[in-house]
Amino acid sequence: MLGSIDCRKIVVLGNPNVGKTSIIQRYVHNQFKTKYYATLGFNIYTRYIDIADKKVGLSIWDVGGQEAFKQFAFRYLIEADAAIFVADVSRPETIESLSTWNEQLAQVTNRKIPKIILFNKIDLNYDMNVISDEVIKSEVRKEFNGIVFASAKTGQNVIDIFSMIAKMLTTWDEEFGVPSKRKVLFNSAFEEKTLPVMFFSGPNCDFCEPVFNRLTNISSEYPMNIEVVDVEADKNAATEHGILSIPTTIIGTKIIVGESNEQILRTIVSDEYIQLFGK
Ligand SMILES: Nc1nc2c(ncn2[C@@H]2O[C@H](COP(=O)(O)OP(=O)(O)OP(=O)(O)O)[C@@H](O)[C@H]2O)c(=O)[nH]1
Ligand SMILES: [Mg+2]
Repeated sequence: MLGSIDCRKIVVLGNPNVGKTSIIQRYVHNQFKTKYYATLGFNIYTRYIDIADKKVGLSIWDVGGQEAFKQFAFRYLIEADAAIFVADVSRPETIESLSTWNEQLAQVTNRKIPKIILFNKIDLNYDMNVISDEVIKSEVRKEFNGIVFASAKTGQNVIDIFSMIAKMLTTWDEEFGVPSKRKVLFNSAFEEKTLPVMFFSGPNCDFCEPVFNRLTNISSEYPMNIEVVDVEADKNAATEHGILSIPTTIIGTKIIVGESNEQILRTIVSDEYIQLFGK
């Protein structure tokens, strides 16, 4: 079934190792990995959700917490519709830095958006009194619309948090206006599918942003997991994949080096869907 739906961009921010990727992996794939793999750059996941009988597309942006990747990713965070700021209950000091993440996000967003603080790892030991002191002390609490506690490991509250944000977004427009609504085509045949895509980018690259924007447009129609790699910050990734110039886009089994228009990208994505999923 083909139809037009709203697609919303949710950015997930916070220090390294707090569990941003784990929360998203639990939500999108219902899986959990014990080993820590730092996110090098950022990843985008497409998911669809039903809110009050209406389908909404969620484009979830998982940003690497390390400083080197932070600067790189923030250029791409414009037009975020909502933000989840993640802290780790077993390391209360991770709450402090949320103000900095919030300030940096404010520099690239041009309107009021819903913001949630997510305390992750509640399956571990922690002291709620210490956490509450930190929250009360922090100026940042005034800017947030909710605080939630969850565990990517056990899955506790993870689905509810994304549903809550999607619901918040549907009422947000009426209250604050200026929605940057993005209508996209939705094909129910692809609802549960994900195409793996790698996008190699860097700070000094004229064609990177336009190609990336075309790719994200297509990702709301054909769900993808786009891994965006900053080749400056992560030189090994480029070598490992034999990347010689940027932008380079790997869509499923196809490699596209340099600039490409939306038509070429869409055709290749569609071909790879047929190859992978037979639709
Ligand atoms: N016990 C427990 N461990 C968790 C939980 N969530 C994540 N972890 C662990 O914490 C570590 C870091 O998780 P990630 O999701 O990779 O952290 P991240 O915030 O994405 O880190 P960066 O990508 O570097 O910014 C991993 O070893 C996870 O297994 C949780 O809910 N409980
Ligand atoms: Mg990560």
